[in-house]
Order: sequence, then C-alpha cells, then structure tokens
Amino acid sequence: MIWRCRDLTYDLSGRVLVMGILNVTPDSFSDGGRWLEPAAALARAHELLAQGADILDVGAESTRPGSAPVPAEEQWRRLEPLLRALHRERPEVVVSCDTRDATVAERALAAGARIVNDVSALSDPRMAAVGAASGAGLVLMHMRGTPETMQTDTRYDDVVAEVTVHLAERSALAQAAGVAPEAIAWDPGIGFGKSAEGSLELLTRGIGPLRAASGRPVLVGASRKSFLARLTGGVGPSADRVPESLAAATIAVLQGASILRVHDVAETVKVVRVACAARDAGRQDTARA
Ligand code: HH2
Repeated sequence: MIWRCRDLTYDLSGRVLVMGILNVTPDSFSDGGRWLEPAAALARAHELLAQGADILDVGAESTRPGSAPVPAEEQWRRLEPLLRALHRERPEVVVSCDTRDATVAERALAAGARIVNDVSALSDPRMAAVGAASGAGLVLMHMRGTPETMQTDTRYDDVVAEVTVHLAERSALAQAAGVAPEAIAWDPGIGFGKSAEGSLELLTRGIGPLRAASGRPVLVGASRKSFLARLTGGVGPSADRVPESLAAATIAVLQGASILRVHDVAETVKVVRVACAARDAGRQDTARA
C-alpha cells in the first residue's frame, strides 16, 4: 500500500511511520505552551527528528474537547516562523500541517509541508481543492460535531460502522474534487466525540475494518489521551501516560495501523520495531501453516 505526499511516495506495505506531534499552541492538552516561541519549536523539531520521527505534525490550534476555533491569521502567525525555518534548514523533512482551515493548509503547503492533517475531514469546503492542487497527503479524521460540542453525545449504535461510513463519504468528496486516492489516509479519531469505551473499541477492533473498507493507510492518534488514563486509574498529568501510550501503539501496529501520531517519539520508534517484528513473525507462521 502506498501513500503519496507530493514528491514523496511511502511504501507502507510493511512499514509503520512515526509522526511526531509539535503543537505551537498555548493550550494543547499535553504540550500546550511549551513550543510557542519559534526558537523552542525549532529545537523541538530537531529533537523529534533526531529521535527518529518520520513526519512532524505541526499544529497551531488545539482541538481538545471544549476548545474554541483559532482564526486562520493567528494559526499562521504561530506556524510561519517554524515552517519557514524548517524548510530553509532541512527541506527534506516531511511536515504535516494539522489544521481544519484551507487557507492555513494552503500557506503551509506553499512553505513546504507535504501533508494536510484535517481532523474535521473537509469541514472547510475549500480543503479538498487545496489538497488536490498540491498533491499533498491528506489525512481524513472522524469527528462527530466540533471540538466544542463533540463530547456532549458519545453514543453510537456501532462506532466502527459509523466511522467507516463517514470517512467513506469524506473520501468520495475529496476524490470528486480531484484528490488522488493514493494521497488519502484514514483516521478513526480516537477521543474525538468518543467515550473511553468507544475509543478502546476503535483501537482494538476498528483499524482492520477501516483499512479493509478504504484500502488506505490508517493513522492512529492515541498518544497520552485520557481514555488510556481511565484504564489505569491514572489521575496525573498527561505526560505521565507514556506506558499506556506505548501499549496503545503496540496494539495499533498489531491491528494494522500504518502511521502513529505520538508525543513520545524515541520510545515509540522502539515499540514500532518490536511490534512490526512480532506482526511479521505472525505472518510467517500463518504462511507456513
Ligand atoms: N489528535 C489530536 C490532534 N490532531 N490528528 C489526527 N489525525 N489524529 C488524532 O488523533 C489527533 C490529531 C489531539 O492531540 P494533541 O494535538 O496532542 O492535542 P490538542 O488538540 O489539544 O492540540
């Protein structure tokens, strides 16, 4: 399975990509306020790359439950210095822009980004055209409602089926606007309008069906999220959820995820190596049987 991101084509048949999270926001749920200064953000970018991140996912708008939208101009004010510096210093680095806003995506692509990570799966009517014109990788994530409202009703009859139908609709919309099918990746949206049980169900039982329904790589973002703390009874800061996040990363790989969006890159890179080896050993056993 390939994933096309402008000039770059990933072969994800056996490989799992680690996407390092870099939020230039004052209020993201885990790293908010830490990388707001451009120099701090650039240093963090280099750190994540040195730890083995394949992709940097840069966002300027928190989408944690209850958060309000950030205007495009403010998002771009936060993003521009980092994206320009990165592109100047290391143009080969694969940058993903985490935004719901087509204007922000367009500017980020002009500044060298290769992927648009849209947690609203085309809520901006211009987003599909921006994706199509650039040939960028396009992550379509499931969310019911908006970050402000998404936790008010987290009941589903069948969460996996509903996510699949929604993403299939969004994919069709993207392709009708000219986005190449090979550019699209799907994301079940762990924690976005989901109960802890719903998030766990998507992680443990949703990835295979999403992959099969779309024929596209599945991205999973479970890192440090609160449903993990619910399982361990943890009440501490989100940065203390590293073991839980690594367990989720292992499950995601064994279930067939191709891209993991994480805060703890160095640890996840090691987990991915072990989980991929375990997955491949399992395949060899099946082939021999
Ligand atoms: N989760 C968050 C943000 N963007 N993108 C994708 N594709 N999948 C996700 O699961 C996902 C995402 C939320 O995490 P974070 O960026 O750490 O926090 P915040 O939204 O508060 O900035």
